[in-house]
Amino acid sequence: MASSLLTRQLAISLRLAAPGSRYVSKTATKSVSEFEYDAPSMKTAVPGPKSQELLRQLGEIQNVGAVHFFCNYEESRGNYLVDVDGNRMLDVYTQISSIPIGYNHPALMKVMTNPNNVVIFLNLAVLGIVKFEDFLVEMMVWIAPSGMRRVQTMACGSCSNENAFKTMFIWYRNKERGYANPSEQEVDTCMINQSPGCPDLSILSFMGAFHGRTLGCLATTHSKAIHKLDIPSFDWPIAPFPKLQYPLEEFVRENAQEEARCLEEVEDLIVKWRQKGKPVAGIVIEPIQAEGGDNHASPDFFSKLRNIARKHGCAFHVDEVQTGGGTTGKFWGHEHWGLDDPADVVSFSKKLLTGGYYHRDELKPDKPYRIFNTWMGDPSKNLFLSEVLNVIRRENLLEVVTRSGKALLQGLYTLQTQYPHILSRARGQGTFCAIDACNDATRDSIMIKARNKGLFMGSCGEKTIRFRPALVFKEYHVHQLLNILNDVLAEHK
Ligand code: PSZ
Repeated sequence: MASSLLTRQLAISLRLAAPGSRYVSKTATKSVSEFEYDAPSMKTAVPGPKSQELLRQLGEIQNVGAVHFFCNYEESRGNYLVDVDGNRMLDVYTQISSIPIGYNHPALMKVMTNPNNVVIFLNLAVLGIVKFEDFLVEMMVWIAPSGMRRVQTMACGSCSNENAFKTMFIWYRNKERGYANPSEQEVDTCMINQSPGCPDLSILSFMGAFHGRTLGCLATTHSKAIHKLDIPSFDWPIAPFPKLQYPLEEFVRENAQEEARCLEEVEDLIVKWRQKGKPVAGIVIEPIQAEGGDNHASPDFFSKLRNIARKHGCAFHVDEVQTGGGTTGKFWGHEHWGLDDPADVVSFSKKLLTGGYYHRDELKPDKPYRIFNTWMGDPSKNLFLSEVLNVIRRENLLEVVTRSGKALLQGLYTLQTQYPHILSRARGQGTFCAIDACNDATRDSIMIKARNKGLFMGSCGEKTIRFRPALVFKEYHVHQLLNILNDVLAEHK
């Protein structure tokens, strides 16, 4: 039974990839608004009977507790995700925010079916040793964060952060030993996981943060216990992240005090950990804490934090895995801070399709093979990314996001005014928006009811609904979203 399921999944992906298929010839020259559907269309509750049967089959070989439904990617278009029961949903979760320009975008389909690109898909290269062409030049010129000229690609967000942390540690130790060669003792002790070769350095992170689930990253992730339970970790400092009160304009003084309190705590922790013999080599932070509940802080907070990092000689790592790629209306979330010198390291993944991190020249590892693994990314993802960047420019998608984001946030404000007993704390930047329900059960029930009406949303934190649409999410999609949400809330008992 399980094998029939796997065959079916494979069949779907093969049909998608077939060059010159019915789908490609029909749509390859159209823009996303021309080729996608008009509206959601529902045939069953979700998961429908076909999804339920597939879930049962898959359940025999995998834990399916987190699987919502099965997708029909062949029929999905733009902002609409179609499931195996033929339900077409407006998708504002987009595979946890990782579909940059909608499903089956014609421009990416062209890249996929261009015979000249076949070798890139066929020959997954060891990018640390042999290179394909320089898609990286594109990445450097247009999207490099301010002050950063160097980039390293990696396979996923956790892998990017993990290597960014290592880069910061290497930089910190080189500074400490005055860029001299390591001692014999350091070389010997590193082989048995002992100091000084494996020094007691730390990374400071924030309560509520999510930076990934690999062992190093997990020590800086503090969003949910389920991520961390039973896994050994590092004793690294954790600062409070500001808990802002909404609406912001009514709590200016309180919020400024709250941010000052958190910054004070950061400095205290840096000093304490130095005294403990575990100096802070780097500070890592998300421009908006995403998994932790869409928690925002002001540009002033980030600017002061950046200064604290500099003052204490810590690298400043901005994790843009979820905020990067245009979703906030600027390419990087940190651009909203308005700083010339915003960070030392900026990591990315999700909407950029490849993972990786940018860093300042000073953080360049001193020898080859210090930051290395088999693939170090995937050339086909770089190829897709360069086309995604073309589409973002050609279709002015940062402006689209800004316009749609304003309409979305405005709509959420209206809904929370209409339903104050259910909704509060509407917030967002670009289309990276969120709203809180009164409790987690209500949040979950709203999400299921909305899904059955054709709106697929995400959750985060304890009781938050989050919106992570693709960059091709237009104002009429916003209206569809708000209408469905309004219907659900009107029916809510
Ligand atoms: O449950 C999970 O593992 C999830 S749900 C959402 C994510 C992970 N996001 C990934 C993520 C992120 O949002 C930030 C800010 N930093 C790092 C990561 C890790 O990226 P991946 O999942 O690609 O390893």
